[in-house]
Amino acid sequence: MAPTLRCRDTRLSLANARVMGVLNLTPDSFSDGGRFVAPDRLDVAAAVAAAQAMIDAGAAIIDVGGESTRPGSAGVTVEEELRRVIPVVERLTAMGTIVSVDTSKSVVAKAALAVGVQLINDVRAMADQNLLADVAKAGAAVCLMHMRGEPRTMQDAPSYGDVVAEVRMFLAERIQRCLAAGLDADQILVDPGFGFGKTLQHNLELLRRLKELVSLDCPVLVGLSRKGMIGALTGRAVGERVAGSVAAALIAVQHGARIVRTHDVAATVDALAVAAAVMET
Ligand code: HH2
Repeated sequence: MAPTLRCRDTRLSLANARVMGVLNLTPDSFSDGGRFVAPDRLDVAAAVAAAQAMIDAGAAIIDVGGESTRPGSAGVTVEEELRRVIPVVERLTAMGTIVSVDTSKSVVAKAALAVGVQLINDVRAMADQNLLADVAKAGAAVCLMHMRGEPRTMQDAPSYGDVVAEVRMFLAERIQRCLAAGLDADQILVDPGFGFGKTLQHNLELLRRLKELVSLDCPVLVGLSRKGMIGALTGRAVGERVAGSVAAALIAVQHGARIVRTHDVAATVDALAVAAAVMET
């Protein structure tokens, strides 16, 4: 059966790989911080327009984030994250968009679920049982991402025996936790967490052996867009990593990823359309 993501009353076919567009409502995200948010400003209309542009370009899901998790970041308060995220997701869900909120805070997730958000994208993979209980109660979906450590220090010499085996074991355990809480497998996405407590070699190994995560039987999401690994491989600054990011996304899809999280929706959608046509024949 073709893979599907079920989130509340929506079913998104993943027969062909889909694109998740990134909407960061932060002053400090590594590649797009400060577009819509400053300490005394939140430009809701501009954020909604940016989301609409990504939908028009073919994004199936909009992932809204109110906290940067870039290496070295310190985090934000619940109040500040709510101030940034809720007014925008409220507008987006009212438009009929599939909205994901990138948060690890149960208070933020609860408020987002109350205004109709369908997916909680948690870089801490439901470490918080209250968060998981709220998601299950709402019938929403989750993205479980692997991270070693915390953003502030995660890039200080991360080390693994076998990175793929360790990430796989972690995700398998968190899938079980979600199933025990009442979610079904088609409500759970898994993500190796490129750049989250990983060296370039770890990231490459995860990409090369992505099929080992596909065998967990939950759709795999990847976030490679503009990341440091693309910069390291191409020598390019953050704003010039589209081609490298699209190349990495294509490889991930060829290795079984079903959702690609990206800042550059149009370029990624085009690349995936070509890949889908070739892979079908
Ligand atoms: N990467 C980032 C944030 N959230 N979520 C998932 N599931 N997978 C990822 O790879 C992922 C993620 C980091 O990227 P970005 O949101 O652009 O930056 P920042 O954390 O600085 O806001």
